[in-house]
Amino acid sequence: MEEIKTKILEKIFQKKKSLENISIKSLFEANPHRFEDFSFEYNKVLFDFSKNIIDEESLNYLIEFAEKSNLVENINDMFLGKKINFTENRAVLHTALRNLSGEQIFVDGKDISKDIKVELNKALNFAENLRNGIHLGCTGKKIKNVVNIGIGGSHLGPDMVCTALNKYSGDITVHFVSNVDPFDIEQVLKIVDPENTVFLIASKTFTTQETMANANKAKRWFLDRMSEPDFVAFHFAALSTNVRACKDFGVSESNIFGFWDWVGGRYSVWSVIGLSIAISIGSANFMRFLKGGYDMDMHFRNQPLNQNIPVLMALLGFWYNEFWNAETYAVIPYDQNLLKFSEFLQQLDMESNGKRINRSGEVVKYNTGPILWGTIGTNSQHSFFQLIHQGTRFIPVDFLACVNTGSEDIEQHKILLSNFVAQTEALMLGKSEAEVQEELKSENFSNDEIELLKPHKVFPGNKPTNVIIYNELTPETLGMLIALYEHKVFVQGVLWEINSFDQWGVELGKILAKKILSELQIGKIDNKHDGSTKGIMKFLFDNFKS
Ligand code: G6Q
Repeated sequence: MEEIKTKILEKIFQKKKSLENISIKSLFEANPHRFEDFSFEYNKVLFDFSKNIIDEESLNYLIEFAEKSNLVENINDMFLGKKINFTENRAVLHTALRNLSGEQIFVDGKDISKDIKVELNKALNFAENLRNGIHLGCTGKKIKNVVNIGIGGSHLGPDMVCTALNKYSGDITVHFVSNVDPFDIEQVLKIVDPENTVFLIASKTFTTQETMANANKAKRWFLDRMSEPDFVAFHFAALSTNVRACKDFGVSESNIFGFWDWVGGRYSVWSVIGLSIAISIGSANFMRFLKGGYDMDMHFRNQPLNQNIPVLMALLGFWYNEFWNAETYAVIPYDQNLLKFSEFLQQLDMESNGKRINRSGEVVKYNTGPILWGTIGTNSQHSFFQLIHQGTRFIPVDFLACVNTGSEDIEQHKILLSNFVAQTEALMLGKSEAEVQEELKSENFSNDEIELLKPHKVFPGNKPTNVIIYNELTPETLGMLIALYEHKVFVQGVLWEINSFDQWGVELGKILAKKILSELQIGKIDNKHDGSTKGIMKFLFDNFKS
């Protein structure tokens, strides 16, 4: 790392030391405008960073570090299509998929904006034709079910978005199959009718073992019931960069929707991989979703670093990860519609920044991507919040909440929101020994009982939280939220000097199982395996039902 950056890190480290014994509560007491100083409203969304262990000086140092990491240049390189995914020699242009400005974007000297438009329009037409009953099943029935078969980046985004925007869905039910566990697809095949079902095979490579196993199973199931192979053309579509393999599978050319190697799997929800979303919520709403992502791109590209929401979130995460030993962070939406949001972010963040080698090919000497976890509130309060409040780990939390859900039961929704507000406050304030003492006394506990209970009832507090509140979970809002986290992850990758856009660990997984599978198929264990692996395989053989 360059000397100048090391010097800034040293300044940040000293600053961290001076903040160790200062509570967030006292920072509020010292500055009556702290909320105004550390919060932003953007497109009617409130981003409140004020409940963090941070002051102006520490934030300025962090921004200085981002500047010296050439963050602005890195942002421009990404948007302009420079091959920043250098280990795969690829540009990173998911932002081009939602670029509604009409701006030309070049990859290898070719303007890609026209191709994007062509594939997008083809996919949206297909979606509308299904929704309007123009594209019918092979026996003339209106399509009622769509099954998206894909895994990882070809599954998590579409599944999360369809769940989140369910209130916009039409009368086609979208099902998702991802796991190679046959139980997953069998559950879906049990409830759909081949005459009114369309399968979307979503796979960038069209070679992924799990997806191809499920796609072939779906095809067999379909042909067993519909007999004529030509009928596959009515009921199967493919979303892929590998057109040849889609054709070999039997998908007709008109049902193949393409994208490009510069769209990473976990960033592909904006591409034709999002076709299931367009079928569910309609093409106009899909465009609104793209617009939300585009708006956040504009903010990210144009705002100065100290007013740039993804940059600030990234810097706070960097601060806790590097200087406060936070190994994990939790994302807790107080919004049932965001049930799958944390799971989606888990891949986005951990696959992107779960790296140990820097851009110069050296092993890094610091922590990179944190462990991201979480689920919706209030459910999380009744499971793992105990550990956040009183455990030994330091866990920053992002809280998300929706003001107007569309539910008519506003009073019950207020119960949800009051829990959300109360948790962020309690995590910051905690409960002191004196308060516990007072409380127990007022409940008539004896002195001995008070002494016994007191330490267990103290909450240290001072747990940092970010708060994001949106008025309504519209397609635009969701698009904006996803793009926000994408850019946060990008910024952190720049600060850590890693490539956030490859995933060799995933590639390894794709290869490893193949050898074991061939041994399981022929019933012969390679003696070169270690004792445990051989023992496990023998146990499987001995217990397989023939
Ligand atoms: C995402 C990863 C990975 C990928 C899946 C599916 O960034 O590369 O999750 O999306 O392995 O790959 P295919 O789309 O090629 O089937």
